[in-house]
This record gives sequence, C-alpha cells and structure tokens, in this order.
Amino acid sequence: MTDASKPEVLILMGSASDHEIMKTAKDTLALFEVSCEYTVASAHRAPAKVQALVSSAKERGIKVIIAGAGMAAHLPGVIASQTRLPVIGVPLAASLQGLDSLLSIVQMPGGIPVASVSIGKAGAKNAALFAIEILALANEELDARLQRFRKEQTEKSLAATLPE
Ligand code: RP5
Repeated sequence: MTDASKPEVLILMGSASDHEIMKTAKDTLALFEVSCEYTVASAHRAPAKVQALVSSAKERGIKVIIAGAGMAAHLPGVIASQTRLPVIGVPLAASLQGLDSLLSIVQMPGGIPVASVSIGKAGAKNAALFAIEILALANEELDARLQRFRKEQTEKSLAATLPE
C-alpha cells in the first residue's frame, strides 16, 4: 500500500517501556499496509536524537508524527515545536493512571498544536487511524480501506450477542 522503503508515518516514544502500548499504533498501521519508522527518542534523555529525527522528517517523506509518552509527557510538544507536520500525542499510563500525561499533551499553550488521543492502547490505535485518515486525504486506495474498516466495525457491532 505505501512504499516500505519510504515510510510516511514516524512513531516515537519516550522510553522502551512505552513499546508494549505503542506497538498497537504500529500494528494498526500495518493492518492498512502503511509503513512507519518506529523508535525510542526521549525528549529529556536524548534530545539530540529527537531533533535529528524530527528536523529531517519532512525531507524523508514523513507526513504525520505519532508520539507516545508518559508522566511529564513533553515529547509531543517538543516535537511539534520543531516541525509543521501534524503531531498526534498518545498519553501513556506510566503513573497517575495516565492523567498526568493526558494533561501534559492536551494542554498545549496556543500557537503550537498537538492533537491528543485517549490514554493507552485505545489512544495508540486511534492515533494510527487518525494518521491514516490524514494520509487518506491524498490516497484513494487508503480511503477505500478505511471505508471497509468502518463498515466491518459497524457490522461486528450490530452482530454482537450478549450472554443470557
Ligand atoms: C516518559 O517517562 C516515557 O515516555 C515513559 O512513559 C515514562 C517512564 O520512562 P521509564 O522510566 O520507564 O524509562 O519519558
């Protein structure tokens, strides 16, 4: 679907401890055959790595960035400050059930936007789907896949049965 040698989505996370949840974003993109770059890049432990990846992202063909972080989750905001590519933040529940990271990500002061999804696995899934929606604006085949995905999801919901 997308050229595996030219990923259009960059997924960064603050720590290897975020992988367990963030792999859901990667797996969701893979369902749509959308390739991504996927790596740990901490805003406070490895700021030069974040800067290098983000400042060169557009010229590498990246169109959307997904950033997962927990606790004082400044990674998405730091990324957004260095690029005009859309940044989707995934708040992770590393402490305080993720409320700390949710507020860190969603409460960006005016001027540098970061889109926030929900905390944890559902958020990682939705971050990927949102990235796909952005890419699908210029990709009819991807848009058709999204339509099929929504249709199947609706059919599953309508067919759900409950135990007696
Ligand atoms: C954040 O701190 C990371 O995104 C992670 O969610 C949290 C804890 O990191 P570790 O101490 O587990 O590496 O930067």
